[in-house]
Amino acid sequence: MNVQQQLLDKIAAKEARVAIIGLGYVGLPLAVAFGEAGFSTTGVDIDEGKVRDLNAGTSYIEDVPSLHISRLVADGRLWATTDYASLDHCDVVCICVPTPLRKTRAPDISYVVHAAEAIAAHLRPGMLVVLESTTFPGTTREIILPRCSRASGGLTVGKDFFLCFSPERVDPGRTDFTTKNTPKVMGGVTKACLNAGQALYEAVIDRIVPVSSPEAAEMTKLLENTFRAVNIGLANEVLLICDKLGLNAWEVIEAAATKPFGFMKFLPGPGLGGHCIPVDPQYLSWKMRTLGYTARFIELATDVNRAMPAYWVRKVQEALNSVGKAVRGSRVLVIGVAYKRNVSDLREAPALDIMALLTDLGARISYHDSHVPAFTHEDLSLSSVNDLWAAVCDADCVLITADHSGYDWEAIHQRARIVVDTRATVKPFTLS
Ligand code: SAJ
Repeated sequence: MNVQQQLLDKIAAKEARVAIIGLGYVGLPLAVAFGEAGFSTTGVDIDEGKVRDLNAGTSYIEDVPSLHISRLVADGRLWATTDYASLDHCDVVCICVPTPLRKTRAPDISYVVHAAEAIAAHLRPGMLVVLESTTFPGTTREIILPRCSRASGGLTVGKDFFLCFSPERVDPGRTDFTTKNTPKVMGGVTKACLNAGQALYEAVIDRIVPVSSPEAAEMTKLLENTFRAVNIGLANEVLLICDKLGLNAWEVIEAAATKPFGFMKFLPGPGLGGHCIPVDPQYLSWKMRTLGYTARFIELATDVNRAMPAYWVRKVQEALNSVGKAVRGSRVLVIGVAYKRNVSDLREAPALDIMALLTDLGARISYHDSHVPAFTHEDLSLSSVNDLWAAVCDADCVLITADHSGYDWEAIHQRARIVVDTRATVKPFTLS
């Protein structure tokens, strides 16, 4: 029996041992999904804290309840390690490591390269490797494949081992769509690769969407997130346009959203946060530049979105000036520093840029965020104020940058001297 059939039989019998490299907001839910589907699952991460927490049945990702982990750990279906040698006992390896940007805003695929080299050192006939990390088209075939082929003493992809790309589609903070019920795109280096990848993921995910190549799957993911970045950029430009026209952008967008077809609502905000939407389109525009093409929509949206923190700082300045106050020396309370509603993640959070700009102008900054008890970012090291209402009443200006659930936004608008609201938490345009 050939190795592909042996792997398919192991998958069908749920005897295939799965390794997930990278136990973050993508890898941890995926590891739990494979464990809950009945597969023996090993999490591999360089962070000893994550490994310790997982083996203790403690979740560090808001969307993954500890109970889901502790049950699997107790059953022996899930455990974690920092040791790549554990791959010697695995049939499948899913790579879920970060793909950030360098300071130069060029892609940093060093985590992917490190994972590929670690896997290659343990690659054996019959193994399936799936890259999930968002990256530029060509990464699977040009970065992962050569390292696997070279280090394995000449194993042939599609015959001796199998290689796919399948992008993650986790939306942090969302509970209606999960790893299991969100359709999963998958592209294999060969048809046999796709068959193996599809057979595995069909055991844990309701719907697999096969495409013709790993490049098609890589590009699909970048299109999804570029679509969001560009449309958020348009929503932010609508805000700038409405500002010039003396109109309320949220009123106009909500009214346009009543169109039952041909329109999709995006809203203005403080800027583009998170480690996906601000980052992933840069992977595509960078790849295009290496091919001598300028992805103009991405570059323009990036310019508009990255200028939003400065726009909102001007709004705070104008609001204070309207009551005869300068920014310098004024008390500004920022409510919601996380990058979006109901998450605790501060990566690329626009509130951080806004607070740094206001600090440079001499404002006395404090913040309240029910999801972020304290943080240190560059020169800023702050803790969330204990008494929200005292801080609201004491502030010369309240600036809302994340509209978390659980806040009484109406009351905040009523009690604050001034409110600059980047999320339109209170609908001033409703005609009573
Ligand atoms: N934002 C706006 N206006 C909008 C929508 C979002 O200003 O109309 C801002 C948010 O406040 C946030 C940023 O854009 O700062 C990104 O928000 P997001 O929800 O689009 O991005 P993520 O990174 O939290 O989650 C996304 C997923 N989001 C949704 O599908 C709604 C999805 O695009 C990806 O599956 C996921 O990132 C990923 O990991 O790629």
